[in-house]
Amino acid sequence: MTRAPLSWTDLEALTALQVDPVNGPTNAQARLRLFGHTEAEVRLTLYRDHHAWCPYCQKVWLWLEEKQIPYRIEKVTMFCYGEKESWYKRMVPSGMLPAIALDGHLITESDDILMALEQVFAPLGQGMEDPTVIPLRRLERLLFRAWCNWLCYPTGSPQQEQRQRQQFTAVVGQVETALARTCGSYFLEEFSTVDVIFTPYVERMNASLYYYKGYSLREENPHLSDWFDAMESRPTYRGTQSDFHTHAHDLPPQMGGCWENGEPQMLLNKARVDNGPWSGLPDATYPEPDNSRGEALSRVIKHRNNLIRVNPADDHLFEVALRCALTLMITGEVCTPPMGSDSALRYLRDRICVPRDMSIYAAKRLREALEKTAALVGAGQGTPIPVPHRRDQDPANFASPA
Ligand SMILES: N[C@@H](CCC(=O)N[C@@H](CS)C(=O)NCC(=O)O)C(=O)O
Repeated sequence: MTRAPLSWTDLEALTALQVDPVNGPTNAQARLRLFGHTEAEVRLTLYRDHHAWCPYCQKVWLWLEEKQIPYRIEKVTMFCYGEKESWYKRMVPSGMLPAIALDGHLITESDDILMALEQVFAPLGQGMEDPTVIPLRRLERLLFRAWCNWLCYPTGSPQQEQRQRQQFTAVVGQVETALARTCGSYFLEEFSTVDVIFTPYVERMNASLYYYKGYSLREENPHLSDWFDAMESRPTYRGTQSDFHTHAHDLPPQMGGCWENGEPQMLLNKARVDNGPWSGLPDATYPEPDNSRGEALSRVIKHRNNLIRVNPADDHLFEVALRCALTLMITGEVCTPPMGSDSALRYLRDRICVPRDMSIYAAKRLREALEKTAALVGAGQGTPIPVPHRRDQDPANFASPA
């Protein structure tokens, strides 16, 4: 016997989540961040991607959140997700992100942005051009190139695959040495701009190498492991942090392809990131917040009409199935969804984007409920996630939450 799903009204009554996107913790949904200041004090607009995914935007975003500089956010579509907004192309003809307008002056290029921000608001720890920072910035770029060489080019033979892996792990060795030089877990004695600079790509390396190469950066390197833990102790980082599933599927169109090595560990990792269980993956290891299910529920409720409209399944079928999954997630009670709704539920399971839609643990809970509910009626998968582009996620289809 399974129960009938809760109605939307019942589900709404279960969301007591009170969040303040403007003055509360770092989040991907805010259009304005004040940190207790008044709107009149805002001197800055950050132009960044709708998906809260662009690594160079994350760098500037994290810096602003750490410094608690009041700012506005304007979201722009990335090329592989949809049509770039014409107002943005008039402002930045290349369409590249991020950009900031600071006291009316437009600045592009994330490093130039950070240097301009340092001039006005003072550095975050040591500055971008400090002699202790420059070699670490170079090391970050070296690591980035070694990662691209391994991940983004097909390897002709297992020997070549081994060589690329060794070249990458040799640079990781240099990063481990750099981290070992200080007593704490960060690159310098205190948290600084250097940690901000390493964050976006180290997070993407952790995800992509786990999924495409069976290599767990965070688990195999003790100093990086401590560094990740230290980063996750910061609410600023948690608010910008993405997960393995999102990165594994957002990287290929942006990077021009990611190449699987087909090794047994890689195949296991890929299956787990795609089909669960998601709990315990080394994309987040801090304790799960109490409100993760409530967060997932309130985010789905807010966008439910769009989610139902863009799902390839019949609206009524998916609407009922979605309530079954949400009922399971929030009450623990099993609701059997309509026959034939398995692929529709998995379509959504595969398209939860972190942190754009919700935070890591909320996404894990929602994916788990969608998968468990789908499995009650079948093994049907959703339309595959496209690889050359992500127009299935075109922000134009989600522009106005119902
Ligand atoms: N060197 C630039 C790189 C910025 C960059 O590559 N941005 C990408 C996104 S990660 C972009 O805007 N691409 C255009 C698009 O995808 O629409 C910086 O540091 O800001």
